[in-house]
Amino acid sequence: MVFRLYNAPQSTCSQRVRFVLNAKKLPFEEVKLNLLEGDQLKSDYLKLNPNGVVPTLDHDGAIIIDSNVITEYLDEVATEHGFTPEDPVKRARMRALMHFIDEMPAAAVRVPTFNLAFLPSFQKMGSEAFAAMAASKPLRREFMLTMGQTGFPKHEMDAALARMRRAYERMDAEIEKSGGPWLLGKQITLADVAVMPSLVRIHDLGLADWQDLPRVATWFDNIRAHPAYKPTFYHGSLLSERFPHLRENAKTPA
Ligand SMILES: N[C@@H](CCC(=O)N[C@@H](CS)C(=O)NCC(=O)O)C(=O)O
Repeated sequence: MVFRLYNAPQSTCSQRVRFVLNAKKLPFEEVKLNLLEGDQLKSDYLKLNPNGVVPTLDHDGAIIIDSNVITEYLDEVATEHGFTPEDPVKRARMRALMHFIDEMPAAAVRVPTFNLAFLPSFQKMGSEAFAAMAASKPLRREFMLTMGQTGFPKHEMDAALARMRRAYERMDAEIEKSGGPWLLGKQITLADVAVMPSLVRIHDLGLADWQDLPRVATWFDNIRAHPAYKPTFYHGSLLSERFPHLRENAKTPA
């Protein structure tokens, strides 16, 4: 089996897929796209992924897109080190959580990410070039136009951080219900993998506020101690490694 992963080091969606590939010890060729330079919007790449986003998996010529779909696919074709519960009810719960994660933390984390890390690059562009770049994005056009070159206003940042907070509270409740240490109990599942990069990102931005939720704090320590974590977050995967100005803003210690 030959796996080629089109992705970006700092992309949270890519990190989900790298984590599963690494956990399963599946060798893969990594094609790194520069998202700020628009590699994801080039016509050859759009033929693979018409959404113009990473990641995309090429498995022996079969093209699979969307990170949660890719991690489920990988768990089906390489069953060792499984991330999916046997019990159909637990499976359904895992998938419901993955949907919740995509709607809540994975979406909300984009607001502080773009405002704090990427905005300075967009502010260097002329207004016409920025508008053209935004218009060329199949999935994120409106998001880019709402952010504009002045950034999301404070009320949007506050709302995004409130959504993140509700996600930690939901995680806390799930861990309590399942008995932990993972969201669905003793076995790490794709739901844990799905939410992991959003928490890593918010921590990297210095905005983590789950200190009063010890179950979530322990979950975070556990996932960072997982053997797949280090090879997934190789140097350059954290925004603070690429954008040193973030370190100065960080409120929480790294
Ligand atoms: N639902 C998609 C979302 C993918 C996505 O938003 N990817 C981001 C990086 S995490 C991206 O490629 N952004 C490029 C852009 O905004 O132009 C997935 O999970 O794969």
